[in-house]
Amino acid sequence: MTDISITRLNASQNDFDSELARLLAWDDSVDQSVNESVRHILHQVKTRGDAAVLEFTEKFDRLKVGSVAELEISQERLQQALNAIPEDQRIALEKAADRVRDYHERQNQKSWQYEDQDGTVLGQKVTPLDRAGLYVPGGKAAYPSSVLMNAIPAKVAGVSEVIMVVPTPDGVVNDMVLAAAAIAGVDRVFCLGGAQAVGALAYGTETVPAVDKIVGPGNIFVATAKREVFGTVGIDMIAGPSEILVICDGQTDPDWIAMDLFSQAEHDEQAQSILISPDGDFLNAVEKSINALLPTMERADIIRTSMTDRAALIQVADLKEAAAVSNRIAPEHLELSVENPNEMLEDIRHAGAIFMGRYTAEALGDYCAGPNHVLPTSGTARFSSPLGVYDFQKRSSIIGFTAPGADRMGRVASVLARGEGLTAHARSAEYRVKD
Ligand code: HSO
Ligand code: ZN
Repeated sequence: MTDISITRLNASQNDFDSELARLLAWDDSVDQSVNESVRHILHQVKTRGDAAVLEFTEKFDRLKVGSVAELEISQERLQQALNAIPEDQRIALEKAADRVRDYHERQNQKSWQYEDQDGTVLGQKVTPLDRAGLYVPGGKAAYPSSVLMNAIPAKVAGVSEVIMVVPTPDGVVNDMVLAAAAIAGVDRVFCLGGAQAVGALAYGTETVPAVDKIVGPGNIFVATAKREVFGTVGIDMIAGPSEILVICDGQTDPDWIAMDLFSQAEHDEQAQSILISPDGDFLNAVEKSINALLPTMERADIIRTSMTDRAALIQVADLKEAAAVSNRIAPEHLELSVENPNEMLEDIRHAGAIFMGRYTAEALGDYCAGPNHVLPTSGTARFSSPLGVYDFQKRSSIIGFTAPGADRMGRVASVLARGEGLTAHARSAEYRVKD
């Protein structure tokens, strides 16, 4: 096996800015034909409901049934799956679910109100969404851990009905995914996938109820469909390829760091793994570990491609500079593999999740630490946050004036309304003003 040649950068090199930009760029263009076929599928599902869903499921998943109701998986079948998986898997899923639930319960926001000097009541009422749809990819990308990470925050938020869709090409169902759905308390599951599943959730059909928000990862058809139905329903985010950025002071075992980089590289060919260190010898040592360990990996081909195309080893002057470069990248996952991660934390501004210290492998966060593994990718950590309970709740403002309050504020509103030329607004406020 030939060694991987990994991009090497030094933050002091003249063209570092442009090299960094080149490293971070990835091809997210969507083929015109994908757009067209997604629009066609959505339109058909919107106008013809179940009949269209059945046709597309037969065409794309080679699954022929007489009605969409036959594609629903019963709660009994979910429990069966839970009993069918190996005991260690069931226990691990339950343990992970408990920790994820416990963490997310702390995100729950309460409604609040206060009264100002006039006795005016002002506040914010927090209400869960009525229904959330959870897309779970089929085949190799069907991650039971993602079922937990998407469904548990929804249930903690108080969503009454979580409806999961999962493609089952040729009718093949993944028991661990169903077991995770049972543990997470998913209310209904349909064996549906692709743009037709997104359309069914967004518009509703005779059998599939329309939801208020669709979350969960999917292939290009699913992502395009989610973009297209946004506005009719809410969506979580359009996730890019997985990323990890490790900052290391050079004192961690190079094999550990190499494997941490692999852990995201193995997700897909476009995943990105970056290591930043002030220690050039350490970068060399990690490169050696990478090449020694690669042949031992089951997904060596994916890792090789993703690391050849998108990985980098970046040398910096010190840890301050490492933090500055990391902030420019705004990674999905950031490992601070350093002696004093707390000290570094102050300098970190943009990252989806921050893993503190040498023992905190990112993989623990993917499965069972407790925080969500659905995180902002492709630099969007600059302005967005991990999936959480807040994504399944919305807020209503509460406003309640007394007669004296309406008198005082009515005058203010009247002036502003007349300034905007809106007389009905002005007079509506003035009716409540004492003369
Ligand atoms: N690292 C992925 C999540 C995941 N990892 C699922 C393993 N299973 C999200 O960035
Ligand atoms: Zn992962």
